[in-house]
Amino acid sequence: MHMTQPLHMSITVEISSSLRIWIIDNLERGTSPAAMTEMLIGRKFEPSVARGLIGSFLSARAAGRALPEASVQVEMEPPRYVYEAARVGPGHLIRACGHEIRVLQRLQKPVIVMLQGVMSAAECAQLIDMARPRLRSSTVIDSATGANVTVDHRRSEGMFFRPSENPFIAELDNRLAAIMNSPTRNGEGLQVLRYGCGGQYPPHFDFLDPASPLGAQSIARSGQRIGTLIVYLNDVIGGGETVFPEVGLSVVPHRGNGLYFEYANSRKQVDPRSAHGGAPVTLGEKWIVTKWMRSQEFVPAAYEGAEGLATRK
Ligand code: PD2
Ligand code: ZN
Repeated sequence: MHMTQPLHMSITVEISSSLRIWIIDNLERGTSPAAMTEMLIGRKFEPSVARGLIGSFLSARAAGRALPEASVQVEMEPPRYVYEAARVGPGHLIRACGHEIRVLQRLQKPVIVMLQGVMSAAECAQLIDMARPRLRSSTVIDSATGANVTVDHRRSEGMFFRPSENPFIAELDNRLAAIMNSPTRNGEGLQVLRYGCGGQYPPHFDFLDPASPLGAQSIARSGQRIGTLIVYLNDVIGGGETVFPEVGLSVVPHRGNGLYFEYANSRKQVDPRSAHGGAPVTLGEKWIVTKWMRSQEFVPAAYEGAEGLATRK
């Protein structure tokens, strides 16, 4: 999904004469705005209404304007994303289908886990060999028209495997789902991407946009995307890091290593801090395989599994 700022909504808050007197009285007695806000929250005011209400009196007073009378416009903050326990297991090792995968680093907000030894060098080479003849110029869905359009066709190419389409792919589907602590049937088909020199993936979200028709239809069939596991299939000579601009994190690709991150919780919220992108490859090429996990069994539509669901800004 393309990057959007969280929606801010402004509402009108009625001010009773007793509330007005209480605010003015406390301001004159030198009560701190933070304490007044807390008192209002204690009286069941929405936190952003309480902050906006007190703020409107403070800013009017500071500017020498008349204090608000009967009502005031207040900006409502969007509800904060609630972080839950990471779906990947705790500890230094993750055991998945007979493989021991080493945990290198973890971040909690957003949940990001760096993994070592998700795939062997031979498996990376085999996957590249299987994907190469099926690569097509990468496309994304234009949010304005709904059409598939080509992104920079010289610099990034991709293909999808059907879930469990052969024993090798089935083994990878099972292993990656086990690492993600989700049923294999909830996983989308593996996508292999190849970036040439200059190739990049602008920052975006992997979760689906419930406000777009295609996103809503896909969520209705298979649930929201809840997490991503990228495995780097080669050592990139220059650039090609996966970056998380909201947290200032940059992950260097190493063959066989995995990058897991999640962005949806049981409250159906999605995490705006999970924005991520692929930095330009400055030397050589970059190959990755991506597993996207759904909250329910993945039921593809005709276009899914063929083109993917990333949406261009
Ligand atoms: O190639 C990457 O590092 C990258 C960056 C952002 C991959 C994806 N997103 C993805 O596969 O979703
Ligand atoms: Zn992505």
